Amino acid sequence: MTAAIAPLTARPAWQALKAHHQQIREVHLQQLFADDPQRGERLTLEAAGLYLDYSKNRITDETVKLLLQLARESGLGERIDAMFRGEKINVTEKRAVLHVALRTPQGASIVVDGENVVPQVHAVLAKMAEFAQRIRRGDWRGHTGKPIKNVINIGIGGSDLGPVMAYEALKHYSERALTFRFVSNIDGTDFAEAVRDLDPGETLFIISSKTFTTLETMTNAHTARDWFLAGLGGEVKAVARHFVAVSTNTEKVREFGIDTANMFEFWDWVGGRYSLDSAIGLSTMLAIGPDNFQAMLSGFHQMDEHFRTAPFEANLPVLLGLLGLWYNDFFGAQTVAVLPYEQYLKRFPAYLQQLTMESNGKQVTLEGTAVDYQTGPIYWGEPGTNGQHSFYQLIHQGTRLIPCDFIAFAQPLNPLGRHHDMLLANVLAQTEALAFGKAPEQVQAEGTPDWLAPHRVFLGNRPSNTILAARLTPETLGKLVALYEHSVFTQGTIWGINSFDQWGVELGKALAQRIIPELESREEPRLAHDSSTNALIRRYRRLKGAP
Ligand code: G6Q
Repeated sequence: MTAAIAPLTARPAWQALKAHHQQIREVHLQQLFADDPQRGERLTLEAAGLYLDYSKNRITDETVKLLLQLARESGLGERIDAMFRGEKINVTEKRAVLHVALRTPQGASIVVDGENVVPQVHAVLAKMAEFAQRIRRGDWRGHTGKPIKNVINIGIGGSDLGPVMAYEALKHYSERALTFRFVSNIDGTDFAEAVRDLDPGETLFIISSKTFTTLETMTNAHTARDWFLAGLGGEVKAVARHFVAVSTNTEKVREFGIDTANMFEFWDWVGGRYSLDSAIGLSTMLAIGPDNFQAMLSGFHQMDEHFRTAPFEANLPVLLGLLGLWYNDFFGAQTVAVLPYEQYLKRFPAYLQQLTMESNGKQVTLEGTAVDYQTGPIYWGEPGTNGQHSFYQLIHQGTRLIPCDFIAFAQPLNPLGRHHDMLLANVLAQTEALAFGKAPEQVQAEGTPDWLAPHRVFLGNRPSNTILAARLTPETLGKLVALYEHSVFTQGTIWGINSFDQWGVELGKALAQRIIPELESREEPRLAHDSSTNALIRRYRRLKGAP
């Protein structure tokens, strides 16, 4: 399929963008806005209820035209179709990439290895919903007859970040009688702090692991089991009422001692970082209920359909992906700041970090040749307005170009006096200040002494997107996540990389397995690492008082 596609830097649109960048790189947003009084209304796009204002980007109509041409020359359309058809586009793991099937309505058909997966998806959703209702209504009793009050999700990476983010994002819609905690780190503190005030008889553990072999998760799961059994007098049969699993690995779930009737399944065609809307979202469903979970899936699906069918020039994820690529590959921007002006989205930047950086942090193409251009940028961010009193200084007056995505909602979930208007005034003011800055003449006209004036100048011309929606709801969250998923896909396609594997996490894991016995050994181990690692191991052993 990709046979006819030229290497990225040899594509005509890439060449044209390079030349175009030379012309436009010094042009100021002030100029662009002065030249076109309609720019702020024209360079906007609305899809599935999300409004994107991309006018404060360092682009002209020509830039957009060339970026869209680049998407076409990169075979984006074919690649989107291939994903939705269930082709094994994750070539290094020989897997289909079908998170979109997780939110496909009943009755549709997506075939993987000769089987329609849509009915399987809905069977698991129905099982999750039934379980969620029993817990939420207090019908599911713990071993000692008490209803479940606490739910602890144990998982890491894709089996943690999505659930945590979604729980925090949708807390407003959650059942407040239930307490939710998330344990991921191998650091014992994570588990200890999560359970310190809980009664095991009222606690449900969800062991979320696609493989059910992940070191951190299995270690925490066994620790949870020990803690639970210690609290309930060692009654092993009590485990069945307090431990459920979300996994693709039935064998390992059984081996751990979880009744496979209480296992919620998903499939190898769901990547970890794309799994929050699979059974990995069980904790989310327990928190917000099946109807709200369904609304979230519907939001995802609306954005999927938009991505699949809208022409590129009116396609929100395509445009967002292309704008990111413009700064990454032509302006040399190294990072993107994601700045939600919504307290409930406080974990959204962390979630996006995995989605974007694990997906597109790749150094070779699908064919295995080294890339000669930059791939995935660094994503980071914090909710506004807190960031304004911290790192925004560097975005406004530092020496680096940092494109920003601002995310805001018109209606507050917790209306309190003037708070929301003040919050929104801030997000708008930030995008304005970044784009237009404050000229030396203006600073001087305010009577600033000459010696101080340079410090108070804002050069401006700092680009941003503003994403505005009516209200943060489960449905809106689904749309927002799908928007970024498909924007990552758009970029990965143009870069010609595999956005769906993560071999880069393997080496450190393997080396840790080798070092664990060296740290634990009662004898002084014979070390064969480099001199730095050897010395650190010896010092650690001394400091911890090893024998
Ligand atoms: C995500 C990655 C990774 C994965 C974790 C947990 O895309 O694959 O973050 O989710 O390593 O894996 P398990 O779910 O198998 O425990």
